[in-house]
Amino acid sequence: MHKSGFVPIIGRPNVGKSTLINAILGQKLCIVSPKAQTTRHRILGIYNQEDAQIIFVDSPGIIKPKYHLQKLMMKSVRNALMDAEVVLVVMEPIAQSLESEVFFQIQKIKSPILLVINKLDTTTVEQAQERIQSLKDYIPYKEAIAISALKKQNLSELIPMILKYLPEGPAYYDKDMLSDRPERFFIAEIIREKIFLNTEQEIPYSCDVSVLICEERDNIFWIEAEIYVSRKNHKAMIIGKNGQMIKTIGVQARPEIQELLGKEVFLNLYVKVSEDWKNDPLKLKFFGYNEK
Ligand SMILES: Nc1nc2c(ncn2[C@@H]2O[C@H](COP(=O)(O)OP(=O)(O)OP(=O)(O)O)[C@@H](O)[C@H]2O)c(=O)[nH]1
Ligand SMILES: [Mg+2]
Repeated sequence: MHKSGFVPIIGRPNVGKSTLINAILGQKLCIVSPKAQTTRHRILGIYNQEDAQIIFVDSPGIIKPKYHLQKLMMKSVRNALMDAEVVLVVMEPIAQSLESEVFFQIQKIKSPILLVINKLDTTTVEQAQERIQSLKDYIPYKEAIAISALKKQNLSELIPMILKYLPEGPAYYDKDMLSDRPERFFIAEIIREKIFLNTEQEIPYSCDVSVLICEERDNIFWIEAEIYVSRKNHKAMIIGKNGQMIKTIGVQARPEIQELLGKEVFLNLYVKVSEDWKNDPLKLKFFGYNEK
């Protein structure tokens, strides 16, 4: 018997959803940062074994949206939940503010919910157990598990737990596929991650990245990407004093892009100002955020 299905991973920003997908896949697929709202798109992470295919769906952290980009981000969470066979709701070991948004969003879920308490490495097993009990009133979960995505604790128990609730079905994707997204998408994401890791306050949220050119020339991948910022003064900050910031972003992104493509990479970054792109439906479409 072969089992398969879509398993969205949802929760507040920063709980470790993307870290969990990477840990399960044993490969860095989704970008991760200590800042909230790192993930902006729905990304499939395909886990394959001989008798099963679990299609994990990484999604943006659940928030109350303020601008159009965030509205589309929340739409992508709802879309992810629509075709779910099993849903993983990831929570921190200690109660956080604004968790009610998560409780609200999961009300409509009809598929089985598994509660995952992440960051077990920061707490005791007893506290995690207490947390599992206290969430009973808010999350109608079938089963719960405490894990550490970062330290890869208890991950081997998570897969069999999911498989218990996954229906019989064929593989939806080739078994050697890891994701549904093209290389260009991941190149832009790697660059965006470096922006998140190196800039502060509103700067990461002012930026998005678009890959203009990605082609092989004389055995080298030639990549040109544009970093869009929503304010003129942010451009200067992304470039940095004597170009130091943009250089750091490039230096950190290049080896990861090389690993992704398996080839030497020449990376050229440009910075462009696009006023208020986060509220402009056309520009959001350009960056790959769908209205659907
Ligand atoms: N200590 C500890 N930190 C973790 C663990 N899992 C993730 N983190 C850290 O938590 C931060 C957020 O991780 P992400 O994977 O980006 O979280 P996310 O839920 O995808 O966040 P958004 O995309 O913003 O919704 C990063 O600094 C991770 O290193 C864990 O098990 N233990
Ligand atoms: Mg994420």
